[in-house]
Amino acid sequence: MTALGSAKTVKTTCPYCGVGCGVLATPQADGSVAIAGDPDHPANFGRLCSKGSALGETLSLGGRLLHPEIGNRRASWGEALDLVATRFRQAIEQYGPDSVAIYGSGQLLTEDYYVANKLMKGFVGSANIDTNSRLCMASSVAGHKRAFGSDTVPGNYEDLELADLVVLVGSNLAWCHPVLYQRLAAAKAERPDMRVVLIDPRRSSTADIADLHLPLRSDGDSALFVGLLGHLAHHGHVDADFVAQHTSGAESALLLAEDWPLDRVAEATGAAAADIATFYDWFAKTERTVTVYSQGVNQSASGTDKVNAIINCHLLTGRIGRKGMGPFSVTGQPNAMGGREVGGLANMLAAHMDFTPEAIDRVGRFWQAPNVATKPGLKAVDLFSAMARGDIKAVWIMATNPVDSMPDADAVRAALEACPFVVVSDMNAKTDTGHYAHVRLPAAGWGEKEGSVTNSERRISRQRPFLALPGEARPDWWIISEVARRLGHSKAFPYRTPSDVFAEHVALSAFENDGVRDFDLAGLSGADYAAIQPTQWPLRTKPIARMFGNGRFFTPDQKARFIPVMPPPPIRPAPGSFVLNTGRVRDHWHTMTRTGKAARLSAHYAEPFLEIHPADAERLNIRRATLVRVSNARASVTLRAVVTDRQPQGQVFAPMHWTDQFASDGRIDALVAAKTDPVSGQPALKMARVHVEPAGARLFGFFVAAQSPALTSDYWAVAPIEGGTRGELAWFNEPEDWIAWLKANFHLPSNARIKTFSDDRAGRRNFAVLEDGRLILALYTSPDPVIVSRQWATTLLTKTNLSASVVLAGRPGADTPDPGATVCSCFSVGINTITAAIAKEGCDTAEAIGQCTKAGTNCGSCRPEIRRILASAMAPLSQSQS
Ligand SMILES: Nc1nc2c(c(=O)[nH]1)N[C@H]1C(S)=C(S)[C@@H](COP(=O)(O)OP(=O)(O)OC[C@H]3O[C@@H](n4cnc5c(=O)[nH]c(N)nc54)[C@H](O)[C@@H]3O)O[C@H]1N2
Ligand SMILES: Nc1nc2c(c(=O)[nH]1)N[C@H]1C(S)=C(S)[C@@H](COP(=O)(O)OP(=O)(O)OC[C@H]3O[C@@H](n4cnc5c(=O)[nH]c(N)nc54)[C@H](O)[C@@H]3O)O[C@H]1N2
Ligand code: SF4
Ligand SMILES: [Mo]
Repeated sequence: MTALGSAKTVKTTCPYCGVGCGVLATPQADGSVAIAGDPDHPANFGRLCSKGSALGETLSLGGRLLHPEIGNRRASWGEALDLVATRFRQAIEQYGPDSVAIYGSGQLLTEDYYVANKLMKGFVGSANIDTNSRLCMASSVAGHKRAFGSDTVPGNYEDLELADLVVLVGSNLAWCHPVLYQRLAAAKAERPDMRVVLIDPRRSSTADIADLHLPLRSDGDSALFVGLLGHLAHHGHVDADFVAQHTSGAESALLLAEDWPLDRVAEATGAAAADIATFYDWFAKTERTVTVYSQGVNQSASGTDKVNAIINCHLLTGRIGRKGMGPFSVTGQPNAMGGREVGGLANMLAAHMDFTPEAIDRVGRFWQAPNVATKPGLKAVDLFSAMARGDIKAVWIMATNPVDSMPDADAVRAALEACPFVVVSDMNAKTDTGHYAHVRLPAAGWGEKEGSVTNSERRISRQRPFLALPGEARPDWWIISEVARRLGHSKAFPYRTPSDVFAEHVALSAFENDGVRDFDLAGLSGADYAAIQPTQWPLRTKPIARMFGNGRFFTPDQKARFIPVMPPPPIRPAPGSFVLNTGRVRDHWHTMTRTGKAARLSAHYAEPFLEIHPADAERLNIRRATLVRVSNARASVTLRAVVTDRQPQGQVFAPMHWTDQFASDGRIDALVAAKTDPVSGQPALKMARVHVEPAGARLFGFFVAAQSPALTSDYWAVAPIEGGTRGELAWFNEPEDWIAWLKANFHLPSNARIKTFSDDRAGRRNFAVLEDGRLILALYTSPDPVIVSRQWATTLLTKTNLSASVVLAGRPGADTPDPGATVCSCFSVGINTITAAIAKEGCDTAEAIGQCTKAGTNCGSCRPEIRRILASAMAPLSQSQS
């Protein structure tokens, strides 16, 4: 990577989560980039989480796609673009516009997204453009539109700080929106009366801040909130004026709610009646209540109903559009919100307009497009089914990895194999999706491209470049415009800069608007693109921080709508099977194409895992740290067992992150059925049915190697470390010839001398290869999971004057204490260092631990874990005192 111009600090926005933190990026003389939080950005005021702070470590060009490829050969841009345009044109001519499709992403910038949407809906004449936001925000969008008549998030981040009660539903805020979580934690520390309730089947890290945790069954949310609606009505906690003047449909919603008294809610959800009563009481009596919800709500076959069940409670109490209150759907991706603005979902047209005759006419006139799509296109799951049937002749996938992130992921793989022409635009040369592409286009990435993004609180921020475009990589808006021109639409795609695109996007939002559409950027007309400061929409004359404060909604009668919700039965584990819950870990982002490059971020969790309750593990004879096979009729994956009572019985949890690039068998979405919400089309990604059993590994291994290996063991998972790669291995049968196996799997010098240690009684065998005192390979094997300090072993590659005997012994010398598993990734502080600070230095608060070890003093993302370690270390002490 090369810095742009002279090294100076550039104000940009984090490319990860929807909090949308401002970042200061400063290229350094040595080629690295210093990253800091932007103190002036209203999302983070200078804070960054572990992923944001490690951004500088993800910018190397290793693994990047740096020139177009046709098949597996390098091609010129001209050749590749011509081919894409030709194949799309042929398909359109022969089979009609609906035979082609774009599958995009909330990680495209608004400018990229706008151009892609305009090309498909305006000029190809098909609405077959959908996005990974279908897997993410679709239920919230649908719920908003049902209730408000528009896809509007009413509140802002400050409301979380101003609230007296914050209810977190299906949100692991501590790990997934860490800076917003930190703002909440800071507000709570300042006002200890403030309460937080967590509604989540498992005790996630977010439970750390919760005064009450309701571990309900999967999909118990509708029952819980319908019950709450009934409770509020029954006990007179109703804002009757608001309901009468500004809402419709309360009666039918309340009628259904009458059927859900407390005991029925408790029976259905599995949560304790007393805890539910406490929650209802707090909600009823706390005017300033914000309900934050995320994927535990959206990713469900009843996700849209869950959203409306929540919104109904805010409408009944009139708690919306005012300080410190409101329903608040937090967006996942950096530009999930921007994608919704441009109309990136197949069922929206553009600029928050639907497929109504007036809007189709209006958008057609604005774009001067003769051929505007007149009906919604295929939603993601239906799109890939149509592809599998042969109905999609050409597809273009941008900035997303559906082979890993779509439900029924093996069927998605098969659909791509069946598709006659697949184009993938990505930053990386090797992804599980790119593998199936006929044409791979090198996209510019964060730091290289420029544009804008919109965060969860409707705030538009600029992403600005500080690195030169590497190789032949180009920004997505440019690539799409070039194809559009080749399809004969030069006049409509004249853009020379993202600023040209943004100006048109602003103009469309304001076109014939007059306040009838929520999305309006008129105030940005003629703005100096380079200088745009983070700003919220709607922005006609000045930004509106909270929507609906005036009681006016975007429905025909301007009233918000109650939606009657009939709760579905929550999902109970069936005998002999488990409910598979899925989600995220703190330091990885999705399919790991960027965070998987950073050693620091890969230390927190270095392999795919399955969390399972101790009683379930015992019943199935699953021992800690062994491998389990998780399977159903669709597929099977192999994961490390993490036995923990944070998981409820009958349910298991696995992260969504691991792909074929990082593990032998970790693609969790291969197990998930493509069942969708009937209103939003969003798949139920968090409640697959699976069987769990010991994988039956006979031998385990752990290695660190200077070169990345090509592994053939029955199980493997790799992660980057400083100077090389670390990996976990397992075999069902021990390799017959170890030396041959090592040579076949690892890059060893031809004259390598492989040193061996064997303990035949214990069945352990260790191997070391060194060259001039530096480690090339260390491999430890054992019939039980290998007990070697990973923290120690992963530093070996940086050491000089190493001796084979130290490596083979597999333990640090007495003078080097083992820091244990990484907790704080900013300063690489391990759990043993933290417990030692508690036991030996008498640190009894997270702050004291920070002073003593530096853990938790940079981004703060690990503070929930530090407090948890502290609590368990102090527990015996306080018990013995009482
Ligand atoms: N570290 C990190 N942060 C991220 C991302 C990342 O990849 N890594 N991705 C970003 C993106 S795109 C998104 S969408 C967000 C997602 O952010 P979140 O939605 O907060 O994250 P998840 O881990 O997907 O799921 C949240 C919780 O839903 C719970 N859950 C499962 N089923 C149910 C249910 O039926 N009801 C309830 N109430 N809860 C349930 C799970 O146990 C889990 O703890 O994170 C964003 N931030
Ligand atoms: N089981 C289960 N499955 C899930 C979820 C879950 O909770 N559970 N969550 C779902 C959700 S909410 C989401 S958002 C999805 C996320 O899933 P994906 O969107 O599939 O995951 P990413 O790894 O973010 O994929 C982004 C790709 O775009 C590339 N890229 C990055 N920047 C750019 C760019 O500027 N241009 C281009 N062209 N490419 C770029 C990256 O290298 C990467 O390959 O997963 C969904 N799948
Ligand atoms: S919370 Fe972390 S990942 Fe999210 S935008 Fe801020 S720094 Fe980036
Ligand atoms: Mo997402």
